Order: sequence, then C-alpha cells, then structure tokens
Amino acid sequence: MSVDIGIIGLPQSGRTTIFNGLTRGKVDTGSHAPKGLAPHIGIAKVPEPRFQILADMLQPKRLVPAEIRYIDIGASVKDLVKDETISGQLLTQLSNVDALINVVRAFTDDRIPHVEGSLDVARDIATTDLELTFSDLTIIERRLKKIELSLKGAKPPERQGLLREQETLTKIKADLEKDVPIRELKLTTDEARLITSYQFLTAKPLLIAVNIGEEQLPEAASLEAELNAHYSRPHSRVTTVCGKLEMELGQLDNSAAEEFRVGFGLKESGLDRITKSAYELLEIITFFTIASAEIKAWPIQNGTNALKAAGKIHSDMERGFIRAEVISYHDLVKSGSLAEARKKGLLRLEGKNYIVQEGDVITFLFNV
Ligand SMILES: Nc1nc2c(ncn2[C@@H]2O[C@H](COP(=O)(O)OP(=O)(O)OP(=O)(O)O)[C@@H](O)[C@H]2O)c(=O)[nH]1
Ligand SMILES: [Mg+2]
Repeated sequence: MSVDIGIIGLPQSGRTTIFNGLTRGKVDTGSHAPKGLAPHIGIAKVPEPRFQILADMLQPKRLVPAEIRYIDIGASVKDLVKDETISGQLLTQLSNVDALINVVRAFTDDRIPHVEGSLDVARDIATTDLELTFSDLTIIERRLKKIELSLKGAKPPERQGLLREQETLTKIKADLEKDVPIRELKLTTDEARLITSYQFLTAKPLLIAVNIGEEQLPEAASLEAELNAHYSRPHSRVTTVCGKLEMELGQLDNSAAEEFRVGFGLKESGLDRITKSAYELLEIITFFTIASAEIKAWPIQNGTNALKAAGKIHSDMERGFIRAEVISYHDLVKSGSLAEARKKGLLRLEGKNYIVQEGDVITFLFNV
C-alpha cells in the first residue's frame, strides 16, 4: 500500500516547514503572498531500525524502505468552506489521503503574526476540527437533498438503497452537529462501506502536530503528555514537533543530524515520531521480502492475509499465489542466516489465509 498523508492547518502554522522536514524538501516557507492552490507533494522514507541488522547478516546490495507520501495542501483549512471552486480543489487533494496531520502553532515569534491574533493551541485545534466537520456536513446536506429528489421517482430496488443511505447520512449528520467526528463513531460494517466513497474528512485518522519553538524543546515530552491527556480520542493523537529545527536537520546527512539532535538532548527525531504515530493510527505493520539481493520493507494494514500481502507487491503474485514461506524477524536474527533457519525448521509454509504478522520475512511462491 502506498500511504498518503495530508498536511492541514491554519495559515502560517508551519505546515510547509514540517513538510520540508518530513520530505527533506526545500519548498519556500513563510510566503504570505497569494499562491496557486497546487499542493506540495513529497516522499519520506520510513525509518526501519531492523534494516541494519538484516543488512549485516545478509549483505544485500540494496535496502528498500517503505515510503510515505506527504501532501502539503495548497491552502489552509479555512479555505475548505470558502467558495465552491476552492473547496472543490482542496477536497480533491485531501479526499484520497489515508490520514491527516493538523499542524498547530505553538511557537512564538513576534515577526510572524498569528492569524487569530494570539497563540492558543486549544482554540486552533478546535477551529480545524470545526472546518473539517463543516466540510463533511456540506457534502452530507448536498447529498441528502439529492436523495430526496431521487426518491420521488425511484423504483423499489433503488428506493431501498437510497433509504438506507439517507438513514445513515442523517445519523452521521446528527453526530457531526454535536461535534462528534466520524472517526469516533461506531459504525456497522454496512454503514462504513456505504460512506467510504465520500471520503469524509472527519473519518480520517488525525494526528495533531503541535509545532513548538526551539526554546520549548526541554518541555516537549511533558507538553505532549498533557496534550494527549486532553485530545487523544479514538483514531487521533497529539505529538509535538519543532518544525523549524526538523526542517534544518532534514537538510543534513543522517550522522550530522544525529549529532545535532544529541546536542539538543533529543532522543528521537520528531519526524520519526510522526511516522511512527501515523503507522499506529493507520494500524500499519511491516513485513520484509528478501530477493535478488534486495531487502524491502512493505507496509500493510494489520490483519491482512498472505494473499493480499502478495498482491501489494505484484498483482501476478496474488493471481498465481501458491504458498508463502515465512519466518519471523526474531527467528531469522537468532538463526543468523536463512539457510540455518531452514535447517532448524524455522521457515513455515503458510497458505492464502495466513495473517501476516509484524516483522515477518516472507518469500512468496507463485506461478504465472
Ligand atoms: N520560530 C519558529 N518559526 C517557525 C517554526 N515553524 C515555522 N516557523 C516560521 O513560520 C512561518 C510560516 O511557516 P510555513 O511553514 O510557511 O507555514 P505554513 O502553514 O505553510 O504557511 P502558509 O502556507 O503560508 O499558510 C515561516 O516564517 C517559518 O519559518 C518554528 O518551529 N519556530
Ligand atoms: Mg505553506
């Protein structure tokens, strides 16, 4: 699966700065000037600490990490509900992402006026939530009107479907009006299926990235715990990140960045924490393949079976699936090599319905 994450937030909250940090990009930041609505799109390689150990053991020619595509939306969330052309374009950029990152400003800088006149993390989180809710409500209301019209001339089988949709949307609308986002609703499988095509924004997992200043770094962990106690809801969580620092570190090579990080007393990069949180929110696990001197990390949704996992690699592998040869990362490391693991009988043959586990090393056997 490719994982796509949309970056949203209020104007001048540091969205593009964080985008640059995440993707090692060099897009201009801090430009108030009116710009086109084109989004910035960039790729981040997912850090994988197990790679080095596998590489030392298996001496591959290449290590291929999983990737996340980040999309820095072409305008602020405040534009989502402006006029229909703008909101339409923004929605197109947002509707296909798997999760959202809401960048909220917490850094102080007198040279950069806050759009709302003052610094207030809680207020800004609520503002963005409201814009997303508003966007979903607009879509629902439009659809409900259409359904009502269609019902007038509908024949019985079509009528059934329309009534079911009307019922579900009406229920969701009532919750949204009480400020309950769709991601927090307990929908039945049928209801969830019925609304997937709408790609509602409040249905997407949400990571709130509180953009702190360098001087707040020492309190980052306690601030994060405090914020999570307040705002961590189903399929949502909060992380702190110092956008400016991460963007600067993103321009350095890994070892230099690491040195700086240690200097700042940071255990882990803010960007790695964002990636980790995104994986957790999306319930993504990683499996590995080792083939033609390449070790690759693949992201899949937890609960995926071997057949579907093969399909992520190549449709031929899914179509011609025979078996999967599986060993856990830990068993492989313990054995020291695939040959040794095979001798010890630690390689299992699994069928289509085997549920892939975190850290599985898999060779798919297929026939086309
Ligand atoms: N001091 C400080 N400044 C920051 C930080 N993050 C961003 N900035 C500054 O805030 C300004 C806005 O940052 P951007 O990344 O352009 O913010 P944005 O949300 O993309 O802004 P627009 O797309 O123009 O609405 C820039 O001048 C940044 O340098 C931070 O952590 N600390
Ligand atoms: Mg920007």
